[in-house]
Amino acid sequence: MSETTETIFSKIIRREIPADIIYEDDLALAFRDIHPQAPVHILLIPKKPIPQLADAESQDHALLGHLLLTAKRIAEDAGLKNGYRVVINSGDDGGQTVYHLHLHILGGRQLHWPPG
Ligand code: DGP
Repeated sequence: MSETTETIFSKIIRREIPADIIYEDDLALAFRDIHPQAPVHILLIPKKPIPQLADAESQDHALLGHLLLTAKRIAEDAGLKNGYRVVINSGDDGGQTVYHLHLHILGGRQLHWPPG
């Protein structure tokens, strides 16, 4: 794993800066994105500070599965009956800006493809 660095998301986990938190369990936290790209734009993060998907290891197998199933549950709870998109940006070319692994859950409008 690349060197773990403190990010703004670590501060959100510790409640040191405010966020609109909508879900929490032992392993994960979800909150609304500060710059929403759709009517519903939620970020779901592991509490373990994995910097990016490229740093995930085989020992993270269950955690990654938990995140996907939790994303499904959050989308259901957000009322996204007509569909939604789950996105992970990894690394510079992936457009990642915060180096704490996160899933974007986007919905509430027709999303386009390719994303650009
Ligand atoms: P990415 O580009 O995949 O690394 O996405 C990072 C997202 O994090 C971006 O959509 C904006 C969001 N974000 C950055 N800082 C904050 C913050 O302080 N609070 C919240 N709620 N979202 C943030």
